[in-house]
Amino acid sequence: MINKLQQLEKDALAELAAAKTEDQFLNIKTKYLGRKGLLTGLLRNIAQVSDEEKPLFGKLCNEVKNSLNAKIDEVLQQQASRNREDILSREKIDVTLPGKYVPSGRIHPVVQIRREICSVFASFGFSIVEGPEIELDYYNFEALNIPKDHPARDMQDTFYIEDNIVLRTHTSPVQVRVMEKIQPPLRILSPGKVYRRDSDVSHTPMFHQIEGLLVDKGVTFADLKGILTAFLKKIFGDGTMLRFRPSFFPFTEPSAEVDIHCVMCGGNGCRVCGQSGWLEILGSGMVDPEVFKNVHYDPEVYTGFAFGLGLERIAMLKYGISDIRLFFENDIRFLKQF
Ligand code: 2NL
Repeated sequence: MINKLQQLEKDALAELAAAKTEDQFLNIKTKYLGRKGLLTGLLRNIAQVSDEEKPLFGKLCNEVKNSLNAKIDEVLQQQASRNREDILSREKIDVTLPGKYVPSGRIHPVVQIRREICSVFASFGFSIVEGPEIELDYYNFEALNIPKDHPARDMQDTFYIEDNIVLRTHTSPVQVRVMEKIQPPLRILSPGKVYRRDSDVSHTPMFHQIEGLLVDKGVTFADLKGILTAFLKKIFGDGTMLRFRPSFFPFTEPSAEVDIHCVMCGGNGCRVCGQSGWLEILGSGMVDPEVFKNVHYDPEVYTGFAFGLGLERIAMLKYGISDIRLFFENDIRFLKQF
């Protein structure tokens, strides 16, 4: 019986040495050490062993069982780590390979300019306000002291939806609505889309405007000059030269247009500035007392200034773009450049 046991151990070790896969190892374990395995079979026949040899035989059986068990566990372990290395070498990633190209969008140049201007005025304490693009005639014209026979109300310029309803031609009506609701002091900025019946290289039926309004006791033309100068120097650079020219708007008195030294030629005269050396950037003025009366502000107590500018126009000057329609064609080759 002891010989049989020794032979069994030899056979098992030989089979293990020849085995390659995890399945084969497990089968060997079952074949020799399982509940119906060969070693268990030998133990079951312990009756055939003489009484003197029984303790030794039992001891040897246990030793064979333990050493076989340990050996099988060891080869299983080795097999598992070989598998892991196999997987690691097969699945290794070359981190030096170039990455996949992920196309990214850009912020539209008009939106870039809008954000820049809004953040400058926010830093001056202005609140950003928005309002309807479809407006009552009253808010778009009447409240702003634009009389019925004014050329700006002409069918040529304004999109009418109904007799008294228009697509707003500027964002001033937003500010009128704020003044109706809120008492001064007031510092607001209203960006948005506006609409005019006009179409050529420098006009589109829809474009973007920003208007600003500041109302308080004791506001003067000096405040208008100070704020607008600080604003334009932040946008166009500290060294920018400015000039204020007298102008006219129905809703401001006095009114002024503000020019900057041409960004293209530095004031020497070129195609962009029409040889004048100056570019018209915005319109402004002291709010007309008639407008204050319409929103029930007392013009004897309050004064204020307002201004307006077209975003496409600023973007065209800043980037030297000669056709406004490029902003709305969404040609990727154009938009990519900003
Ligand atoms: C321009 C000129 C301007 C205003 C807009 C305004 C608004 C209120 C009262 C008085 Cl509620 N004025 N806005 C004033 C002066 C000029 O815009 O050239 N825009 C493109």
